[in-house]
Amino acid sequence: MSESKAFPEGFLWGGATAANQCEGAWNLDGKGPSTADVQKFADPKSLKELMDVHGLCDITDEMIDAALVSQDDAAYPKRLGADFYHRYKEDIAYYAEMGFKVYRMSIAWSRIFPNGDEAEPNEAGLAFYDRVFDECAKYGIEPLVTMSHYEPPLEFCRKYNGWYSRESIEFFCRYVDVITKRYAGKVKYWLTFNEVDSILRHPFMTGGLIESRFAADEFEEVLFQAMHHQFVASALATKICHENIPGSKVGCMLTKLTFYPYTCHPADVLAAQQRERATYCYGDVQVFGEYPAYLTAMYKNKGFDIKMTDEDLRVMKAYPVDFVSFSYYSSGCAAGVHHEEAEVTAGNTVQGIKNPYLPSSDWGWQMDPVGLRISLVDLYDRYRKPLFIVENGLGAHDEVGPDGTIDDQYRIDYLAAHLREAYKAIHEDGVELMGYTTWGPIDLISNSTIQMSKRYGFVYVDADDYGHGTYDRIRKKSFYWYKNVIETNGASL
Ligand code: BGP
Repeated sequence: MSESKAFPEGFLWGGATAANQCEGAWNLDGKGPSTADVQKFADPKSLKELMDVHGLCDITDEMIDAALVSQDDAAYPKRLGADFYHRYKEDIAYYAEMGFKVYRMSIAWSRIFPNGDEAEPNEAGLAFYDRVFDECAKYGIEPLVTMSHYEPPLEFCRKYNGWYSRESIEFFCRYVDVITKRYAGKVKYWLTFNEVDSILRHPFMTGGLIESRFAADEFEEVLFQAMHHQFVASALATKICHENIPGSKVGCMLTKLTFYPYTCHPADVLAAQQRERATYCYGDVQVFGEYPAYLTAMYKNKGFDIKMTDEDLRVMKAYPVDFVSFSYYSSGCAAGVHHEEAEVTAGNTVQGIKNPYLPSSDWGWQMDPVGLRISLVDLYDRYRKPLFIVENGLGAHDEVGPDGTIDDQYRIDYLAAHLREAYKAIHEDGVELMGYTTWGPIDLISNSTIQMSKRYGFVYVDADDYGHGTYDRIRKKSFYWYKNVIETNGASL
């Protein structure tokens, strides 16, 4: 690309993290435990095993009790994270050195309201994020803050059944009111729920739902009821944020995979369309402010009786989001008829059928830069709202070489290929893209594997899956590459 082919002026380059995966300090300064703090490390072989082992799905009250009395923090890697809580100054300095314009991060709800339902917030938790935002401001880095990223307070889940309870809306809004008032002068860009659709895949982690407490044949309806509460809460959070911070911008956040029909068999095409809708429905609600017909039809056909008041529907319509953000790592195929040779592929805990034209990462996630362009175009055509890629990256095993350097050329190749497609979407397809934040600019705990060794960073963290190591940081080869990309506003790609 030549100089003239730079990204739009003011493009928000940066990186993205989540409190529960990088902060550590899970029980310091008044923080309460969250769902993340009871997720166990293991080395699962399959996705099913992964979800069971980590209690992403099948966690029970007994497992939570055992986790809470356990002193073995290394068995619960999210408790340690990448020690950002103590090293935020150093980490933000790395971001500044790379030239970040934006830093996407999340506030841990349980640092502010340790149990989720208190009347007053925890001042020490609020003060921590003040320090983080001040540090960003020092370098002119704009924070982009996710209000909820996989970490509802544990007590809120156990006492109220998490997002299944109607009270969840009130507790969440209290939290949002507190943080948006407190950080009004410091944070302009916000996201409500990370991968809002994830409650269906991770009922406990995202929704605070302990599956064993519900009748098996009712659980699906429970999930959609909890989802409805999140939709209402997201609309109200948008309203609160706009009121407390005039001029602020609030986005929704979707898990975006591009789905292709496995063949041109009409049943496969239909299956791919249905897989895509399984993402779009969440955007449709948060952008258009109402349930799409296909979701309402699904509720009816399944006999679900989702409790929603007229006021819920009014609120959802009145306070749509300002922009649409999403994560994109890979794509998959869908089939409506059986294909003998079709193999299943992994990816962001969403499975699809393996695409014979695509390579896969070490974790079996298919790598598909063109799929990013397709998703950008589809999302923009559908919503006509500015888009923001808030997660993209390659989880890989990085090795420190004998000379202490880390050559992660594979990460550079992955990111460069995706950025080139994003560029085409902007310039050839007319997509309005606000920015791009890579996932995990500093190594952190992987969400799907609860391991440190699935690394995404430009900066290496010297820690293993068991919390052993110095936690010292080392710049990888990709660090210098991304610095140059930002410096040239993408023209160097
Ligand atoms: C997204 C989550 C992130 C992050 C990322 C990478 O779904 O929003 O929290 O973890 O995926 O996934 P993983 O860590 O499983 O490799």
